[in-house]
Amino acid sequence: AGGNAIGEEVGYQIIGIDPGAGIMKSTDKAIQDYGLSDWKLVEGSGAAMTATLEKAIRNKQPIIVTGWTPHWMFNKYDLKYLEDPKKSYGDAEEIHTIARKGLKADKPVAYEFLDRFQWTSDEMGEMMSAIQAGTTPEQAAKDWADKHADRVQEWTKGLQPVNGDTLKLSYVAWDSEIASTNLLKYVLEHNLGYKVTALQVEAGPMWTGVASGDVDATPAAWLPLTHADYWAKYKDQVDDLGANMTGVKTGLVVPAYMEVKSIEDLQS
Ligand code: PBE
Repeated sequence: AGGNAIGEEVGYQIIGIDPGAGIMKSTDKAIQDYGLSDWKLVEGSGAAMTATLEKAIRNKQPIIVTGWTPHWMFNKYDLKYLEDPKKSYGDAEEIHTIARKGLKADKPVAYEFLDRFQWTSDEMGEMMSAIQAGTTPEQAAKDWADKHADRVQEWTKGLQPVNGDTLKLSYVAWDSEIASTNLLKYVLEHNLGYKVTALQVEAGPMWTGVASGDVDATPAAWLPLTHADYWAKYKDQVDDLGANMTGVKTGLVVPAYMEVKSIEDLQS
């Protein structure tokens, strides 16, 4: 192989996140689809990825990361997605809320709220940026709910609060899901009277927890592509409440100062 100029610059490394994340599978697929056998996808975490990105940008160095929208990194840095003509990262992606079977009958108030819950990428972005700037997720949820009382009202209208029933949510420590889960916890506790545990887990256990019924719900199912494997395995064991956000995206992301435009440009 003749080598690849961008590959040489970044040591043929793509900075990934936790191995259970769907974006890691999509990136393995992209490596195959585009014939990038010289390249290595580096495992880590969402936090390690953004730290590595921050450092590269501070030093004006080239870097390629696995990225997604909504994410605060697009507000903080000038970034771009690499074009993906082969659609390894899919198309119209959505975030769904999934619940355990039986939740509707057992906890109808929580179920109805979770079913109604839907927000926009800009709305989530506001909360994510506050957390990134140092506000705790709990406080950011309260601030967001106070400021957007009309939205909370739409989601909770006519629902009769319960008296301290428990509810268990699971999520992965992806910045987008830290935001959504903390907002749900806040509204379920503050407006609807539940006592909520938000369990931070890996992506696999997040799905199996809901499928087995150990967990009541999660707002972190990226479909149809990102979590396609999990969906194929567990779709008959969960209750899909539909999208809580549409128009989301995943892909390979670079600083805007890099000249590379497309994943195709990474080929040797
Ligand atoms: N993400 C954010 C996740 C879903 C949410 C895109 C990093 C993933 O499974 O890849």
